[in-house]
Amino acid sequence: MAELAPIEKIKAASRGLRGTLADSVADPRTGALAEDDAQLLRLHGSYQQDDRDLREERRLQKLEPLYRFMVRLRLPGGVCTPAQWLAIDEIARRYANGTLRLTTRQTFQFHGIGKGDLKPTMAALNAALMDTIATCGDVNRNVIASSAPVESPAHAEVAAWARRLSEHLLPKTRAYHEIWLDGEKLTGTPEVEPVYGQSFLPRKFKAAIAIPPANDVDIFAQDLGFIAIVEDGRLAGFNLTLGGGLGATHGDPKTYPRLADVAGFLPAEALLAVAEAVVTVQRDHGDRSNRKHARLKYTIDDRGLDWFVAEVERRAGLRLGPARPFAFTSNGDRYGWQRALDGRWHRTLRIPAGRVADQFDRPWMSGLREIARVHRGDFRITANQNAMIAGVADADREAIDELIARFRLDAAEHGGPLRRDALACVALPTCPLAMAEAERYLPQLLGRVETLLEAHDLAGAPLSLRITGCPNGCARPYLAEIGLIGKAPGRYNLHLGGDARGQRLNVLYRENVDEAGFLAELEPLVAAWAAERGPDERFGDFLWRSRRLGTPIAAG
Ligand code: SRM
Ligand code: SF4
Repeated sequence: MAELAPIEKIKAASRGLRGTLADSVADPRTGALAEDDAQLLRLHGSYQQDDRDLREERRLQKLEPLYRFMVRLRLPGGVCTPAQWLAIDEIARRYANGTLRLTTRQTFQFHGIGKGDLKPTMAALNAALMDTIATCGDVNRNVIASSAPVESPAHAEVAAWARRLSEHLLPKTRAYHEIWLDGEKLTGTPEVEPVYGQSFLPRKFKAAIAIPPANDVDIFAQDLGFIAIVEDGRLAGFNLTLGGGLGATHGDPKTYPRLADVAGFLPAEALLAVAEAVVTVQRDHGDRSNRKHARLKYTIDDRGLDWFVAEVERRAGLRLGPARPFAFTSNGDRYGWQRALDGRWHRTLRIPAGRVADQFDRPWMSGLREIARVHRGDFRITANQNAMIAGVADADREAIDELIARFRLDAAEHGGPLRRDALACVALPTCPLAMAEAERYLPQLLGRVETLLEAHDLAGAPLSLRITGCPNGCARPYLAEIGLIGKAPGRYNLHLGGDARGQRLNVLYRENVDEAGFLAELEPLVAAWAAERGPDERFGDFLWRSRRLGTPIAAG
């Protein structure tokens, strides 16, 4: 048998994710954690990082790297209350770098927290009824769900299922409470983990629920997905999707982005049993020796979808029915006020790259804080890194609009579809895996592509562009019409040909090009799109139809 990956031994020996984490956190001699504890920390929802902008300077000064921690919240379906928003805002200003980062999995990240501030951060979150359990590491991560509030009776049900699924797949260990919240210390054997076992999963695991026609969660990028089937206005059940995942490694063809398969239909009440069965099949059969081959998508490709589904059915004690028809129309967010079935209003604010900060002409952190002080509904973070103000009564809309205008919170909405839909991962300076800029480069990049579009009278044409600093795919760039994937400082792989519904992978078009290089590649294609496109034909669709890309890989 192949040797286990080193992290497997760390997890198994950790006594329910405790390791020596408490001692490591308390050790005043270094800003870092002991190596094994830094790995375990992830399953508690935090990553040890260092500021890469300062790395070289500190090395020359013979100082240890400036260790700081990223902390990621668990927020099923992306929903939080105004009181929680205020608590999050306060934590960001008191313990982190004064900004908030809305992620592609509908939650908040703090960056720049010092080791000594980790415990106060967790305690403050706990006081606001939030936690960070299992948002990172080899477990089921934050469960995401279509963010639109009650647009049909199924929406409220789906939000409830997202919460239930998240709770159901939480680890049972009390280590989190013990280490961060001064809970009672374990004296005997660690808690039994009925779903995970003592070694948890071979790799990260991601679940989502989508409600057609919105595919705002990019369901085909998830290990496990449920597509809500609404018939006669009620939730009839879900189509199950399996084996999506986007991470890849440059130059290693054994790693690849993969769209999930639609495996069949299940009644709503079977959701937890089926989810648990999927997780345990992956737990028992996922690759624990090679982490680059450990995601569910590889288990399915190695053993076959039929085998996998039969094993899930056996464990869940049911047979899936034939998948029911569904149709997605978009994987982006909708802007402007929308009215929900309950008569209340919601409005999505465009937050480029999900960064909420007070910048000189965009005091968004302050603006959202002021909104949270008066808002009586809730907030929803979308899987496209935006913030939605939801559940607004008719009478309250004017006050919210006034605050939006006063703090220029609508400033990014006016930029046209390219600006409104673009996604960028965090990348530098915090992400240790970044090979190139993403979030910080996004404004310049959008300006360049806009100039190109304007030159061909395409300024208002919808176009999805996503950029990441490496091939791990955190902003789901493999699904965009234009995907830029970091290769080296200032250099990217250019991928082309995703669709607007999250159902088609793009393909590598040019490797390792700089800005001038990818703009030069795009120029003739955009010119041809302008000249030859059909009515409302999107760029990605045009590239395939005009045979500029080859054979598409599509889902659904
Ligand atoms: Fe991600 C690792 C940021 C969504 C695929 N991701 C990381 C780390 C933690 C880097 C690390 O391992 O040290 C990044 C932290 C950067 C920082 O400084 O904050 C990071 N990922 C993010 C976020 C914040 C991107 C964003 O700009 O919003 C997203 C946080 C989601 C959340 O709230 O949980 C984020 N990551 C994703 C997604 C999209 C999704 O989940 O829908 C993907 C692609 C889907 C998938 O998982 O296949 C994704 N992240 C990865 C991978 C590649 C996994 C693989 O199978 O190979 C890594 C690296 C790894 O796991 O080894 C990674
Ligand atoms: Fe970091 Fe790569 Fe993810 Fe971007 S895609 S946040 S660079 S791991």
